[in-house]
Amino acid sequence: MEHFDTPNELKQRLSAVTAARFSKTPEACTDAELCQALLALTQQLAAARPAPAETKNGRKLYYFSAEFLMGKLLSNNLLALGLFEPVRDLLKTMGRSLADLEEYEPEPSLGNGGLGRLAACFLDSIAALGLPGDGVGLNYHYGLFRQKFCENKQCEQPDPWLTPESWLLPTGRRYTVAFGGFDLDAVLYDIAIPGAQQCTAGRLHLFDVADPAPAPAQGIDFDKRDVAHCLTSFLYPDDSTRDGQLLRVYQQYFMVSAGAQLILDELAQRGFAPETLGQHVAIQINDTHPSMVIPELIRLLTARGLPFADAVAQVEAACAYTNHTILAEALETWPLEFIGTVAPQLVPILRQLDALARTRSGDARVAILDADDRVHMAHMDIHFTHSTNGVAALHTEILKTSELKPFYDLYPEKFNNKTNGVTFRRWLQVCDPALAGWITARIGDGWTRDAAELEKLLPFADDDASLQSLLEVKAHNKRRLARLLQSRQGVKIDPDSVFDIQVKRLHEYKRQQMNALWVIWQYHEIKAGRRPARPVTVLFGAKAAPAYTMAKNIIHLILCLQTLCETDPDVRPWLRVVMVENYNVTWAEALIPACDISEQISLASKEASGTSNMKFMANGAVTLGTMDGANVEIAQLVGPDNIYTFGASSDTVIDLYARGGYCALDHYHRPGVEYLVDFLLSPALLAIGDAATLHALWQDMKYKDWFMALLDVEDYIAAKTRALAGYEDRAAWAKKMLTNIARAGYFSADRTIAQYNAEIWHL
Ligand code: 26V
Repeated sequence: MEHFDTPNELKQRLSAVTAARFSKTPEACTDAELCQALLALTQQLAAARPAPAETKNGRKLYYFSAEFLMGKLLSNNLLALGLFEPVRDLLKTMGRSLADLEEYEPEPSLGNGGLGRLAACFLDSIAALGLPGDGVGLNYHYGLFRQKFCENKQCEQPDPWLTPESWLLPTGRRYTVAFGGFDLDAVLYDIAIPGAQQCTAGRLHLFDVADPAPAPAQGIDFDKRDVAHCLTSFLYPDDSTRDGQLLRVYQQYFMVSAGAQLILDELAQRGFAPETLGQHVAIQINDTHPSMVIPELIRLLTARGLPFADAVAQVEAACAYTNHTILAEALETWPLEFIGTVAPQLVPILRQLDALARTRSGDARVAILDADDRVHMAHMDIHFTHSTNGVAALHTEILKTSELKPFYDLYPEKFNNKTNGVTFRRWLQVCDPALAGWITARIGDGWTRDAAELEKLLPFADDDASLQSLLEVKAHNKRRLARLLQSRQGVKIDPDSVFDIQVKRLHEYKRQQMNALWVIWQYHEIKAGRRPARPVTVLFGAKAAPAYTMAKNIIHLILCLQTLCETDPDVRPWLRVVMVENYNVTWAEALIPACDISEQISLASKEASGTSNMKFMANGAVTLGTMDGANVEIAQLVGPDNIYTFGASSDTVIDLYARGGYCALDHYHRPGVEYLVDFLLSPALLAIGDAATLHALWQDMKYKDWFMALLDVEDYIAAKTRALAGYEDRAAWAKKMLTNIARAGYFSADRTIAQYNAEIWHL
């Protein structure tokens, strides 16, 4: 850990930076300048750290991911450097606060949601465990779009996160990537990832084009055919057109070709021959976006003289694949013709791999190339890696028994589960210092190194004073969120109301629309004179993919309900709906510590794991959820008294899909449901919203409802009613909070990464 003998020494280092940059003392700097100076100082210290020592067997890990949703780095890295408290205290003596300065740090949003944030948590844990391993990805100039609400609808604006203060370190390294018809240089930048409790740092390697396009004049549109300049412009370019899809393939090949060259370079530098790749390299393929690393490495190894079969064996020994979803529409397949355009050199290899796979199994369902010559990326991954893992126990079971069953029958030994985890450094220590202090005051700080120690809190479930002060911590965090909402969005919320929070990507399977139906139910109850025991504030945060109409329609509904409740004097004192604009990691860090009820209401079987459920739990929120993803494991850990579950089981849902047995209209025609759905077309709502949008949504809910919100909505209302009643017994609720925190240790990403290492990477 970085060590400054005295606070004075820290102050001197900071003064040197502010003097050099701004010719000022730290005291004379504005918050923005002080933020820049601290970023620069932290970056210097992180970058100066060496990589972890090579392990005895000489294996090194490369975590390939198209997304790394890092969030702001200042506080997190101060913590890893052992400087979080010294800097906070120093700033305090200057009458400044770290939280105020942090407002000026741009947030790198190089990810869409759970998958990208998981990759960021994993890098943090890999570094904290001192494992030799780096991330490999792309340096998008615009991260996920910035969301604005205009006339109760989502508008997208570009997110230019790159500034001179960004954490990117030029490395001077570059590789040439050969595309069909032209070559492009991949320039390597690094972000240093200091490991907590270590003196070492890992690296996030981000590749960029040498001559990136300037900012788009307007909106988030750009020329998708100008690959040489636009390849790294945007995270997930809109792929509703052929050009957009092709650009995705260009991005993927650029990332893996440069990454594969880097791996082979480092292998040689470490003194190992290419034919020992499988022994000395571990590659984790995060979903199918980096899957072309398999044929690319085979190509590079054969070019170095390895026979094809040996190259395949080495790659299979090095690579492992993580599956993050069972949604059919999210499982990537590319027309072989696309690969022929982007990377024609891979086409013969893909054909050979397909032929090889067909010798292992005659089952057409496990082929790599289908009858339409589409490449099934996940199929290639399973055949030609040594490990396929799901991300929660239920998810892995579903992969084995239904979604990927033919593969499981073929390769049972390859399948394994790695239940996701989150870094408690960012998601508890940094974002919830009040709770972190409350925990440490009771069980010491061992939990910051080993989250399993949180179990030591369990005996405090019978300590009234501790329970009382736990409630005060939550109240403090709720007031903090209320202040933030007031300053960022001009909305004033009541910290004494129940904070019921659903924050995650907007997707029909996550069923924000079912939560909206609850709002409609509660609205009617209040109108009928049946008020809740205490006011409820329902908070939403969600971005919809720009081309995903139904998701945008649901955002419209939520924003209309927000206006409806705000402007009705009967309702507003009892029910508020607040949708935060531009939900991102920074918002999450304020929302999660303030949450009372954590909404995890996906249709059972559809949410592979979820990770916000873990963050909420660790911050003392009680889950209201379906038995889906990691909710199942949360329920097992906390027991039925400390979670509110409801809804159809995954078995029931899988069976309904299998036999086409779900009919939305049947469920609509129930007295408790029909009026909720029809409210979408009520004069009250039509006076606020857009008739065509509300009508489209109404029609979809009534006649389609592909994710079965109407199947579960009554059970959901009943469960939420139980949860809100439970909240009123404050002592009993505090026990639930405490039990959730105490049992959350299992969901530390340090545990997950230790398992990846013990069972897959063997570093
Ligand atoms: C991707 C797409 C792309 C096309 C349109 C529809 C669609 C729907 C879902 C996805 C998800 C891609 C994979 C993903 O982000 N999975 C998430 O991974 C998290 C980390 O493992 C996990 O916690 C979430 O449950 C899972 O949804």
